[in-house]
Amino acid sequence: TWSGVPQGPPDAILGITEAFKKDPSGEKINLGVGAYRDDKGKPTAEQQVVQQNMDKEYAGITGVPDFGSAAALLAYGPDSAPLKEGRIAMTQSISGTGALRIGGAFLHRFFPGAKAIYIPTPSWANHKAVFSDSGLEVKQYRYYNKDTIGLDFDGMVEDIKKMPKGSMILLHACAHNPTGVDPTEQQWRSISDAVKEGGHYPFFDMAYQGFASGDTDKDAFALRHFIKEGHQPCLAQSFAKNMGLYGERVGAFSVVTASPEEKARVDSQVKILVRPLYSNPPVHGARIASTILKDPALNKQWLGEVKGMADRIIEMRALLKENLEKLGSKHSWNHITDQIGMFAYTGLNAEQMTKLAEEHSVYATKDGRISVAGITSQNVGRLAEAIYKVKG
Ligand code: PLP
Ligand code: TYF
Repeated sequence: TWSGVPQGPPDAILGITEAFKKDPSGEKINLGVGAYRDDKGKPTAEQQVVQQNMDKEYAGITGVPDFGSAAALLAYGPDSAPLKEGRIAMTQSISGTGALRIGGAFLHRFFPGAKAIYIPTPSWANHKAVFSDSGLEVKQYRYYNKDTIGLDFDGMVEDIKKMPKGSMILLHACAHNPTGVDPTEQQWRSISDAVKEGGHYPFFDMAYQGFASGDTDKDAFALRHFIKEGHQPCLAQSFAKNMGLYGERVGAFSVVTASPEEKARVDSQVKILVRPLYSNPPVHGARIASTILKDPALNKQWLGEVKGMADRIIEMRALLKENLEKLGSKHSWNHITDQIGMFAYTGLNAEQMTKLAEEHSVYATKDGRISVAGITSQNVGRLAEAIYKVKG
């Protein structure tokens, strides 16, 4: 029956972990997948959830209500007009990926106009598959400038202006994956203007709120600025990274609408999309997340831990750059500290990345991306040496 099924390629990111595991070296370093494990607040919240001895009944189609309202407040902020006016349609999702996928399905079914979505070049490797499997046509806009290892701001704005009127555009809200290159607040203002001018529809992917600056409000700047400017975006949120809830699959998809009446119609259609996909989402992780968001003491502790994670990442970036400079590298490594969030785009090419793995047991993706979360004060010296030997 399945003789016609071709062998598919493995996931380029998750495959790195497999190669890492096979390496017998005692000094090996895994900088592949973006994962940060040093979390302390979560077990307390989880204990609270377990002690409450809640039932395991089904949630509603849109998930745990307390979670949805808390997630919306975190993203949109207490001063958000659409939140205060009750015009944000919200559903719990199977983490960020599920949020993007529900979004893709909703846009495919209801977006008025051409079903094409523009994603940045490069983008998270899964974006293209998520949106094309949702039935959307996926196109790209310029984002990264490989000469400066920074943002191609002019190219980006030019491409936004060239898109057909009323196009859909995916924006990484903060801590762009894989490049770690984010627009400045001033640049976001211009991007918002260009999107508005084109009558385009913004879809924000916020998988790392808090991870960039360490401040969840600051990291929501782009989303909140767009809304102040009158955009009505949709949003995919993930709690995998900022709460260390990777395997619990906690996320949310929301749509800013024009009125409570429009919100009700959108809600009804999101439910109709979710029902035949998975009926309703799992409850445990969402209860943990909502406990963390709603309990004032736990919330404070969590915000402190998020800041700690972001600060540690910023510190590791500085250490890596410093070590490379000490070794006498003739290249500039300013981009390592200019970039932000979980990932650094080193500027190393595929050949150099292969050498890093084969000769130095340093594993990361072939595009030159390294997960800064995997760098420690213990391994940063060896990592810098390896990069120096490969690149000079
Ligand atoms: N969007 C971006 C940009 C990501 O990097 C990720 C990866 O973690 C996700 C979405 C979705 O992740 P998850 O489904 O684990 O929440
Ligand atoms: O880019 C990363 O490393 C994270 C984690 O199929 C991830 O976004 C990677 C690949 C994948 C799912 C999650």
